[in-house]
Amino acid sequence: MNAPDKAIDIETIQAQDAAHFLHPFTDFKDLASRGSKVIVKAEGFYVWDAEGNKMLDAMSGLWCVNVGYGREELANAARNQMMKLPYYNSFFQTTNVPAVELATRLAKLAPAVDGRTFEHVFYSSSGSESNDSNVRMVRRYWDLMGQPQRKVIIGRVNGYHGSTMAGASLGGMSGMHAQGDLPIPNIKHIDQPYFFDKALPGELEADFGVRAAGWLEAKIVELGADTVAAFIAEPVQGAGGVIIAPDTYWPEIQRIVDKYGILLISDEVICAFGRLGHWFAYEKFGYKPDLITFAKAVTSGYIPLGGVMVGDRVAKVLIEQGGEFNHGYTYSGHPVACAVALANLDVMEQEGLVDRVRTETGPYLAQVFAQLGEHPLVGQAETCGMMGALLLLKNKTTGEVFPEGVDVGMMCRTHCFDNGLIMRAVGNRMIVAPPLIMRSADIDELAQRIKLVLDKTLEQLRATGQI
Ligand code: PXG
Repeated sequence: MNAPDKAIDIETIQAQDAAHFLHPFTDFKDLASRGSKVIVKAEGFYVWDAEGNKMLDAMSGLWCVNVGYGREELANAARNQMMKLPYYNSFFQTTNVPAVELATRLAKLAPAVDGRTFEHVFYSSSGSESNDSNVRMVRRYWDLMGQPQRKVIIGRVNGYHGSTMAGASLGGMSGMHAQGDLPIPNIKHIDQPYFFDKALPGELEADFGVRAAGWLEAKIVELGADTVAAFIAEPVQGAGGVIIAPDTYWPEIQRIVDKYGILLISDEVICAFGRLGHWFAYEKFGYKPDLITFAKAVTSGYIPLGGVMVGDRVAKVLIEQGGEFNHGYTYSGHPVACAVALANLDVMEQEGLVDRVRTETGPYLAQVFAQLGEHPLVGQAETCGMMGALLLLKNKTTGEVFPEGVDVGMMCRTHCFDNGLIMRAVGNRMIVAPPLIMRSADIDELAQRIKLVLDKTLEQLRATGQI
C-alpha cells in the first residue's frame, strides 16, 4: 500500500487520539495541536502510515521487532494458545505448558559462566516490571543472607531501566527524576562510560574504560561496602544513545563487584535475543551477572512479556531458605505470551538470526557505519552488533558540539520521517537498531537513506547559517 488507507478516517482518529489517548513520554498538549502519525500496517522491516507513506523501520519498533513484522508463525501461536488456554494464573500451585517450556528453553540459551548457571526464570510483562522484581529479589536475597543493611542498588547516569517507580529510579534519566520524587530511597548512580563526553584530554579509550569502571568502586567505598546490594547496568546503553563502553570496562566492573561481593544485574531488555550477536549479551562481554532482565525481543514485541533470568547464586538462597516470596503479577507466565515467545525463538533459530548478526550483518553494519563516519556532520560512528549511533557535531575536527538551541538530532529526525526512514534521535546522537532479518543488501538501502538525511540536515544547517 502506497496510497492512503481509505478505510481510515485519519482526521477522526487524530481527533480521538488527541481527546482520549495520553501517549507515553509525550507533551500531550503539543501532540494534540499537531496530530499523531497514524501507523496502520507493517511488513518485514517496513511500516506504513494511514496516508500511505512507507518507512524503513531502523528501530525495530522500539528495539523489539527482531524477526520483523507480519510473521504468521507468531500470530498462529497466539491464536492456537488463545483457543486452548488463553489465560491461567501461576499463583496457586498451578502452571501452564508454554510457561514451563519457555523457562526450560531460556535456561538452555543462557550460557553458564565459570560454573554459574541460569536455571530459573521469574516472569513479568515488561522490562520495567522485571526490574521491579529485581529490586525485590535483591533485597530479599540480602535479608536471607543475614545482611539486611545491604539495600543500595547502584545504577548509572543516562541508563534506562524502565518507567515504574523502581525502574525509573534505577535508571539515570534526569528528566524522569525531576518528576515524581525520584529516585526512591537507596538507589544511587555513577556516571556513564561515555568516552566522547567523559574522557580526559589525550586519554586512551582503554584507560578511560578502567577509570569509568573505577567510579563504581569509589561509590561503593563512599557508601560503605556493607550497604551496597547490587549494581545494575545495560550491556550497551540503548535509550541513552547507544553508548558502548570501552573493552576494558566490563572486566574491571567484574573485578569490583567480585571484590565487594555485590550482585550484578545485566539489564538486557534491548541487548538480549540476538541484538549483539548472542542470545544474551553478557556472553559477548564475558562478565558474570547474577540476574538478567529481559523483555521486548523475547516475543519480538508481538505481545508483552518480560522476566528475570535468576542465576544460581540468588536462586539457591530464594528457593532453599526463602519460604514464600511475596511478589508476582497476574500475568507472570502468561500462556499466550509464552507461546508467542516460543514461536519467536523457533523463527530465530530456524533462520539463524543470532549467528547472522555475529558473523554477517553486525560486521557489515559496522563497515557501513564507518563509511557514514566520513560524512562532514558525523563526528563519530559506532556500532555493536545490530545497534549503531552517529554523533552529529558542528566541527568534527575539533569535536565542537552544536550550541544549546540547535537541536540537530530533532532536525535530522524530521528529515528521516520526511524521507521514509525511522531513526531515533537522542540529543546529538542518531541511533538505529534494525530488525535482525535484514541482510547486507538491506543494510545498503538503510545506509543510502541515512546518507540522504545527513545531507539534507547539513544543507538545512548551512542554509540557516548554523554551521
Ligand atoms: N530496561 C531497558 C534496558 C530498556 O531499554 C526497559 C528496561 C523498560 O522496559 P518496558 O518494557 O517497561 O518499557 C527498557 C525499555 C527509547 C525507549 O526511547 C526505550 C525503552 C522504552 C521506551 C523508549 O529508546 N526501553
